Amino acid sequence: MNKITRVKARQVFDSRGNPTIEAEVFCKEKSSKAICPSGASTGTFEAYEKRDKKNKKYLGKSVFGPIKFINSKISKKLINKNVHNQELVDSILINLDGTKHKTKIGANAILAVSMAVKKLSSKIKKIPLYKNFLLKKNFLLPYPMMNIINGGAHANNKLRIQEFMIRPDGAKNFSEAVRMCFLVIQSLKKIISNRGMSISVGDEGGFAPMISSNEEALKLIVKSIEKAGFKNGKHISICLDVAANELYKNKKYSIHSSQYISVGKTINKYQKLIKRFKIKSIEDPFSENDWLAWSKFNKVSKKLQIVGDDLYVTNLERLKKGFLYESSNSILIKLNQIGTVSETLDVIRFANNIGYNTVISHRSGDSEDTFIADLAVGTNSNQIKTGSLSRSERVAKYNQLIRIEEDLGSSVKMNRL
Ligand code: 2PG
Ligand code: MG
Repeated sequence: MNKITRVKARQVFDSRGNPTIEAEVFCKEKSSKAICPSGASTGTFEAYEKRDKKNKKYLGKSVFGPIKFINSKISKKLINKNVHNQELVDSILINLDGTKHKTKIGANAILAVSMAVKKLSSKIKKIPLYKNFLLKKNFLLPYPMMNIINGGAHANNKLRIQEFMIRPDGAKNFSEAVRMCFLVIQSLKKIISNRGMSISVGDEGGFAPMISSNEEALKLIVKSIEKAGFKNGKHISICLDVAANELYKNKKYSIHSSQYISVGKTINKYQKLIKRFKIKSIEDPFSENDWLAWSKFNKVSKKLQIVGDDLYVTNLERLKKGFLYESSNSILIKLNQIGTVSETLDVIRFANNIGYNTVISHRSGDSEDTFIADLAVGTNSNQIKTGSLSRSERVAKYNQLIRIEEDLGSSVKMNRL
């Protein structure tokens, strides 16, 4: 019953309409499926996403090559392996690839299989997925960081910062957290539409109005928080993902306007924004190789959550380097940046040990797969960012967390902040 009997993959589509891989793992008649997500503002050091570059029928984006590999070589290697031995399965996948960034098979193929194995293991154990990770008891719910205005590589407006998010710090339970975000989002929608701007949304479900100034976006959000009856910085906090890789050239940054300025000046401007808009968290404030800028910023920022995404790419070696440099106090976790469930759990364990916050994250190209909702609860991660309350691939994760909260019963609490 515990032995894998077959692995099968197929091409499906993600939320941007691009081809992606769904893997299905079987133990006799029982099976589980998982879909790999895909990023737009990717870090250079992420594991490799393999596509059929030469297949013009899908503009070079199809994934039939990696799928063939899963259906032949991977399936053969995993037959008879214990579905509950995730580390063994993942090490077989890693060794089968044999490259540093999983360029041979592709991290998209490897991850889809790795996640499907984890899901099937919990199905066979007859336990919910969230109970099949690191934590065995005392589960807590993560605070959602909802991306309510989209800019950068996720929208076609001129906003320089990629993600403007809200976090309902005052929420006592997860359903209440979602209700608070719902109220702010509805209020923002009204404000944007009353100003004659479009209420259409970007890749992650946040609004993507045709504005270009960070301040203007932040003012809209503060207003929407107040109109919804909350206090900014108390009940609801503003969080940003700058995705500064995209705004970096020759040691200078164009985060605050189209002009490129030094690290020192960029920090000054950040400090003004933080104070004025009571910002509580900033992800990727500097580029992935600018370790010293990160350390400098971390040193002068009191109480600010500084999250490394493209900096760490869910990679243990990079996280260790960041720890030495004191680059940040938090890490974003994306399974497909590293490529297996086991390696992701290693990174989370290390982050927990050094006292970093772990923020579980979706990708801008995502799917109906809700694996990350369970991952957040099962690894004691205190936050999750998975878009706005719009677009089903985003809402699916929040809905899954509502189910998990119900499953855990009324006494379950929110994680710490
Ligand atoms: C990010 C992510 C998710 P992408 O930068 O944090 O929001 O975007 O998946 O495009 O890398
Ligand atoms: Mg990011």
